[in-house]
Order: sequence, then C-alpha cells, then structure tokens
Amino acid sequence: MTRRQAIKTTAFAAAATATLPNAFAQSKAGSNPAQLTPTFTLPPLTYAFDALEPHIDAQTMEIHHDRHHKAYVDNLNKAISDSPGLAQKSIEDVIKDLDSVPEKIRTAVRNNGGGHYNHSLFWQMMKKGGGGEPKGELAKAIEKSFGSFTAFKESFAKAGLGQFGSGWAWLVATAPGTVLIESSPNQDSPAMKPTMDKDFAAFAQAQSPGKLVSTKVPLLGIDVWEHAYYLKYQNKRADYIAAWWNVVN
Ligand code: MN3
Repeated sequence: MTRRQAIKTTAFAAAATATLPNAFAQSKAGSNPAQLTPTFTLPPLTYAFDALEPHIDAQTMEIHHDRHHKAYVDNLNKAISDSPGLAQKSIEDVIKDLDSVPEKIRTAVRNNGGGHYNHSLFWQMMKKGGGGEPKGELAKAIEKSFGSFTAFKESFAKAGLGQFGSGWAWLVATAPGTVLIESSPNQDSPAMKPTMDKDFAAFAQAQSPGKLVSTKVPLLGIDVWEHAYYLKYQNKRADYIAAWWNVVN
C-alpha cells in the first residue's frame, strides 16, 4: 500500500466509524425483553444546559433537547406503534432504509426519525470549550476537498445560510478520504441518500460486516432551524453559525 492509499484508507476508517454508535446505544430500549413495545428514547445530554454559554444559551439548549428532540422521539414512537419490526431496528438503520417503511407512516418516520437521528448526533458534535481545527486524517481530507480549514468553514456557513427555511448543513464523508458539504431540508439526513460509490460501500461492509451501510456518513452538522438559535440570535442566522464554531466538538 502506498502512503497515499494508506492515508485514504485511514481517513475513510475514521469516517466509517464516525457514525457514533454510542449515540444510539442508550436510545433504544428494544433490548429489554420485559418491555412489550420497544420504543426509542431521548438520550440524555452529556453536559449541562449552560455548558455552551455564551455561544448557545442554556434556555435554548433546554427547550431544544427536552421539548423539540423529545417531540421527535414521542412522535416517532407514535408513528411506529403498529410496526414492531421498525421498533427493533436502530434509528440509524430505520432512516437509511425508508423504502421499507410502510407508506402510510413513511413521512412521519422520515421527519421524526430523522429528527431523532440528527439531534442525537448534534448534541455530541458540540462541547464546552470546543472549537479549533481538526487534526490528522480529517484535516487532510478537508484540505483536499476545500483547500483549507478556513475555506471549508466559509463553504459550510454558506450551506447553512443558503438552506431556505428549516434544515441542516453537513460535512459528509462519501468515499475514502473524501468529504463534501451538503445541506438538507427539514430533518432529512445525508444518511438517507446513499450514493452508489462501490469502493466506499465495500470498505464500509468490511468494517462492519452484516450492518446496513450508507455510503454517506455525516461527520459534522449544524441545525439551522430557528428553534436552534432564535432566542439569542433572532433572525441573525449568520451570527449563530459564526458563534457555533466555538462549541464544535
Ligand atoms: Mn433542532
């Protein structure tokens, strides 16, 4: 293996494991045999509501986590109450395979399952005293795709600002050592839109045999719904995005 290939492969390995499986370990109650109707649950925040002050205010965090995210979980559970097969899957597997969801609940599962998946990632993508620049393979992949971290931040902010109405901006791994930026409306996730990159799919299968694989792995995402920033920033989404870099994990 050449050095270049090695870099690509390790960057991809980092991306492939960046689906943060721990985020969902506690969000699933299906492993409890005593529970007749397995349901999805709201994962607790691993930091205090005020941990991200002054960039993200405590009240916004509390409402965002305890009410908005909780509503996605509650509405997802309501939607799947007659589909026990779905309740036994991880949320990641559910949103990656929306085609297999019964049509009459597909929109509800897309919106609320997407909301549960995206927010479960989002809380972990932030931390107290965050910010700074990535290192190692991710830094190399960003440099390859955007030229520099500064240029990446500009493009990422543009994607967040350009998302009309509610949605997200994402840094996504799509292939070994390759990252790109995209935005999604509502609670859609890049993981809902797998590409047909065979190299990526084969590598991901080798890393996690037998697991459903999306060929797009969300590495970083910012929630640009107004509920994520309106209390502190009102209509100034650009100010929220600029401040958010200070809390990126
Ligand atoms: Mn939100």
